[in-house]
This record gives sequence, C-alpha cells and structure tokens, in this order.
Amino acid sequence: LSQDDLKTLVGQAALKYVVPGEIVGVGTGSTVNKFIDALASMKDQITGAVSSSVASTERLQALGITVFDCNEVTELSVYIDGADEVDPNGYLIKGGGAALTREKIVAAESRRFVCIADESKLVQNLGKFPLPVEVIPMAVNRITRQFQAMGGTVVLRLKDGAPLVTDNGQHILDVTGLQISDPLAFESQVNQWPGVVTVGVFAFQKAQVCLVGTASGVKTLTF
Ligand code: DER
Repeated sequence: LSQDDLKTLVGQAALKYVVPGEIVGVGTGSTVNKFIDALASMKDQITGAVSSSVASTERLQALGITVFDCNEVTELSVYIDGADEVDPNGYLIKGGGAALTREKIVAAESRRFVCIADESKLVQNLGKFPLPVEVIPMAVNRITRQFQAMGGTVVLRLKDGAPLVTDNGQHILDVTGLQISDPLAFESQVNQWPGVVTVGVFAFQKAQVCLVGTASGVKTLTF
C-alpha cells in the first residue's frame, strides 16, 4: 500500500466519527483531502462543515458541502485533521500546510479531535519535523534570534521565491534542532513571545483519537 493509499484508508475511516445532522470541523492537508472526498458521500446527512483553511473551504464547497464561519457555531462534536508528527500522548506537530492558526482555533471549538495520519507520522518525541511557527512579519528576525538562542535553526518559509503569506496575512518560520521534551511547557513558553501568532505544537489542543494508516489496516490510538 502506498502512502497515498494509507491516507485514503484513514480518510474513509474517519467518517464513523462524523455525527449525522451536525456540523463537522475540518482540517487541512493531503490526508484531510481524502476525508473531505469521503465526506461527500455523507453530504446529505450532515448540516455542513467549519473549515481551517481557504484550501479546505474550496474543496468542501466544490463537493456541495456547506461551509460555516467559526463564529456561526458553538462547540462542534468532532474535528478531523492530519498532523506532521504524533507522539505517544497525542501531542502533535502541525503546520506543514501553513494552516496551523485556524486549525488550532477549530480544534479548540471541537469536543473531540480525531487525527488521521499514515504511520510515518508516529514519533516518540516531537521535533524531527521542522516546527512551523506563524509569526507577524515585523517580528520575524527577533523570533528567529530567540529560536537560535535555544539551539534552533530557522528558515523563513518561501512560496514561489517570496516569503509565504498565510490565510491570515502572516509568515511561517520552520525551526529544526529543537528538543521538545515537554510539549505543554514549550507551547506555553513560545506562545508568550511577542509576535508569535501560533506555534505548531498542539499540546493544549492535542488529539484524543488518532486513526493510523498501516500496511495491515487502520490502527486506532486513543489518548
Ligand atoms: O498543516 C497541517 O497541519 C496539516 O494537517 C499537515 O500537518 C498534515 O498534512 P498531510 O496530511 O498532507 O501530511
């Protein structure tokens, strides 16, 4: 089974967490795209979705699924999203798709975060994948120096040769070389830095369930 096949497996498996008649929280990325494509088969059984990115909104609407603004809903029963890394506690690194800010907002709005991932995302400790951090442009250099002081190596994410601009008009730094031994403490610490919009550690908004696509089928982890 290819990695793409594994993503399809978990995207389809996530349907069983969708509550008929409700609005579902939807994340961003290639694995979530498989979930969105599968969700289309249930579009008459759900009221709609709250999306975490322009890209997911467009995909949902193209399939005839109504997309609501986060301010139009309270407390979603489930949020379905991918991750770049998943540790044994359900703490995540996210942001590979540059949607981490809205993802964290919709995850916070949801009672249960069901993460969907192929087995390559499972790690013992977070931090091998470059940590995405969404920052206000004027703070890029100052925050870069702060991560460098922690031993990090920082790259400003580019798109078509220019600094990537997120759905929220901000930039993304990708940081490697960090030892994130306590994800909750790390997320709290970096959130305090002026200019940080969102750090791609999802510890406070961790996953409660992770559907893992493996060669022998879907493995369900609960945290
Ligand atoms: O940007 C994100 O957080 C995405 O969910 C990402 O982490 C997973 O994307 P993928 O399913 O394309 O690997």
